Amino acid sequence: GLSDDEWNHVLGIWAKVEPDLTAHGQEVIIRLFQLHPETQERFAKFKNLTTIDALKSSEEVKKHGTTVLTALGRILKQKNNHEQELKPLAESHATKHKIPVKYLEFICEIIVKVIAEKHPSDFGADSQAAMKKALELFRNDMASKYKEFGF
Ligand code: 89R
Repeated sequence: GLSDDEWNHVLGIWAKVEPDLTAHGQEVIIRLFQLHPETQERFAKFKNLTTIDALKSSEEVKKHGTTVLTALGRILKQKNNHEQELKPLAESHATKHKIPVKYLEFICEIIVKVIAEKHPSDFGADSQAAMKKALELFRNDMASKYKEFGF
């Protein structure tokens, strides 16, 4: 798990992300699709967005980015006690959307990069290390729930 100090870093930087969750979420989703085009194919609703301009001007992408980061924020705020929040998410992503753990790794890496770019003076080495650790914990717990759901 994370120490109190590490959770303070995680929730401290998240408090800087939250006022502009939509811009962060949009950037994360667009970058995920650009770096890993196979991830975009998982979304029926984004199949028509074939150019970077179309992605950037899509209200649906903004909305989805906000949904994803809102869910992640809720999980982070539970610190380690995220079972209740994590279970339905793991269930839908394992059994309905069938999203491999590898893709979760992709998005977690991108989330750290986007925060680092948008908050260079608030996201120092200690905060980055703490956020990476929290996201690793999230991924590991998603992966073990996936197994429970037979995925
Ligand atoms: C795909 C990661 C993640 C990844 C999808 C992916 C969308 C929160 C991928 C629709 C797909 C496809 C859908 C359905 C979806 O369904 O539980 O409207 N995700 C829905 O047809 C993540 C992460 C989080 C997260 C949510 C929430 C919903 C949702 C909430 C809606 C409710 C539901 C990890 C950061 C594959 C591209 C917190 C990725 F590759 F990044 F791992 N989702 N999603 N997602 Fe997804």
